[in-house]
Amino acid sequence: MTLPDANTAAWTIKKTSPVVTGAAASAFVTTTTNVASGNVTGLGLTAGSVYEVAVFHADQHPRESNYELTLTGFSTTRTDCAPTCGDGIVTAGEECDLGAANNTGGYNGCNPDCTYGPFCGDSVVNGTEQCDDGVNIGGYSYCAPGCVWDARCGDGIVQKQYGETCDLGSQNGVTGSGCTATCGIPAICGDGVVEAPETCDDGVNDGSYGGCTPDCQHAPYCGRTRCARPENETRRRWIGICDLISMLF
Ligand SMILES: [Ca+2]
Ligand SMILES: [Ca+2]
Ligand SMILES: [Ca+2]
Ligand SMILES: [Ca+2]
Repeated sequence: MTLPDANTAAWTIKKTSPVVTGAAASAFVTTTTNVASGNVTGLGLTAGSVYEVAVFHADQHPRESNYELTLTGFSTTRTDCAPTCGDGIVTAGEECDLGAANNTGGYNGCNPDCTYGPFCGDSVVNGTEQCDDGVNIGGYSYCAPGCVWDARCGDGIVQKQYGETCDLGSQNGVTGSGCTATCGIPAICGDGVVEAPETCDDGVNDGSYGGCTPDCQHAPYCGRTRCARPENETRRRWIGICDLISMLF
């Protein structure tokens, strides 16, 4: 630091302790008063440290106080702020950084290139996960937190609140298992109740005209409109009435 002629000013220099990078300067701890003009040395600055230095002067010129203060010796080398994978500090461009020795990947770990290793939420089933849809907030047939299945058809547990009437796990949908792939009791052809995929089930299912076939489909009937037979009508009489209705429509 070079100070102007002392005839025009009386100089006082104050200096802080070295400033830690990113922190505010501490209070001034060193005060040097009545510094002579010219090149100032002996401030006790350490190369590589950062200080805050304040220069005060008392104007001794009768009309004006123009002066020039010259600061020299600064480093002009640009600093490199690029991230360093392996330094244990997560910076821009890095997903993680556990240090070079620990960036070895693995479940819930950090890869050598500072990207995440497999984890619950990466939309890939890995590790001991049962599922991973990337969201994992649960719900019927969805993946729950911790990457485990929430209630679903196929877990071997009958959850009636979700409409299941059976659940035989891997046996769901297997012929003769007694449980469908959607966790429902299979339709019984011949029980007199029409259940999907049946289109007809009158409990007789003998394939007679206007009745139901043995595989619970409609037997042949006349007309474009199928009529539901009231209980008080005989089948033969009702078929005649139905045919008449069909022809009218
Ligand atoms: Ca880093
Ligand atoms: Ca996963
Ligand atoms: Ca279930
Ligand atoms: Ca049936």
